[in-house]
Amino acid sequence: MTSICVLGLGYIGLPTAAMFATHGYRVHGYDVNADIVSRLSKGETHIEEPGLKAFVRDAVHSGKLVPSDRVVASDVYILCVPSPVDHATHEADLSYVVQAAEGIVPHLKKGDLVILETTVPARTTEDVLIPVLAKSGLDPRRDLKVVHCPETVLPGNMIYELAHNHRVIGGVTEEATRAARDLYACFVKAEFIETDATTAEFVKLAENAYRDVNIALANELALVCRKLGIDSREALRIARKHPRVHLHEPGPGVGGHCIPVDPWFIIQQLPTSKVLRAARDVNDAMPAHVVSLVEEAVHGLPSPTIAVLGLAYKGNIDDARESPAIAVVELLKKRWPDAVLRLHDPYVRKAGFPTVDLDTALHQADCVLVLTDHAAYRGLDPRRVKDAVRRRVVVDTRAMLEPRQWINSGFWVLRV
Ligand code: SAJ
Repeated sequence: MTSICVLGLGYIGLPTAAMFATHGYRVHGYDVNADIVSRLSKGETHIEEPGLKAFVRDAVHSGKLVPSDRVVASDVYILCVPSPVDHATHEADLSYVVQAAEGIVPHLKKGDLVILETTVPARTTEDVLIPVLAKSGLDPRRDLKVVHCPETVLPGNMIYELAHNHRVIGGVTEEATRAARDLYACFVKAEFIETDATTAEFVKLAENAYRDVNIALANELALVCRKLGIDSREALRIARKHPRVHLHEPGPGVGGHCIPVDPWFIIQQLPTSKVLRAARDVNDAMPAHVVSLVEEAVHGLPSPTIAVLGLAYKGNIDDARESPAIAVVELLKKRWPDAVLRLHDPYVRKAGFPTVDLDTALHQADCVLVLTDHAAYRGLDPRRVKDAVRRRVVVDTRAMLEPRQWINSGFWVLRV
């Protein structure tokens, strides 16, 4: 039976490993973090993602997914390690990719398939991965099958999208492309698009850059709407009726480990970039705009009590990486060193700040600030909130709350 070793059991590696394990493969899941390996071995997951817990538990209990604290010799290696951007240079940090590749070198044998799923700058497979694999003494083009196969799943809907999104397969050789396609065909129900590794790398970056630029446009238009005294959400909703207009939604900024990171991988290859840099600047400036809305909302109070609802970078997940909510909290602390910030998030446990339950957060607040579109906040009842807070003011950066209801309950509602 073909065996697979998945390197990196994070947001992408873990569901991918479980998917192969539930489709007939014997999968070794390797992670450098011993705590993750030990929890997974007991069938527990370290990631909040709808449906993932039971999915992983079943795969581990069936014996097909075996978490491991070392790389296990296999026929297929799938690299799902992080590729963060260096905050100082804005260049990709490929050290995890290199380490993972070096980890498989001693195990490689003729005919093995090596798949890089990590999002990387274009040419990384050719210029970084291949030279590391060559240290095995094998010729990566002739003796191995090396492929870049970017993941495109949306956090919050990963298990569905893993099976139903089209899959781009970029092989270093045609034989490698075919082998990867045959492998993913066990669970991918959508179209396969075959191309070369560099094109596959670039396509993934282009997708996320498109989203960043589009959100930046929505954010900038929202700032103009505010000056004009009109509702940006309504204006953009009407504009979207046009058959060729696909505007995204404005908000408190762009977070996560992909959209604020990947455009930099293109910029590093085109330092003169104007559009991508401008989008990064516009989106990165949104947390400061949110603080200016809070400033208006608390109206001269020297040490306001603010109920901050949401720390995750988007709704219904536990991920606060690069979250605009965290940027807002840090700016609020700077602006009002004596403010009382009561932070609530139904999912996030590791954000570097203590959180409280929702009732405690709302108690005697001078301002309710909604930063994440968790479904739980949509159902907030203004009649309940108005009895808990000191001042009836809400800054809704996600346009989650039905403004009429809140205005009818005596709230002043401010939105991005
Ligand atoms: N956001 C807005 N307005 C919008 C949409 C999103 O402000 O209209 C914000 C979100 O609140 C969040 C950020 O942008 O803070 C990013 O969220 P997202 O849902 O756009 O994207 P991710 O980072 O969760 O997932 C993206 C997806 N890429 C695209 O949709 C092109 C996903 O398909 C990729 O697999 C993922 O990046 C990845 O791993 O690269």
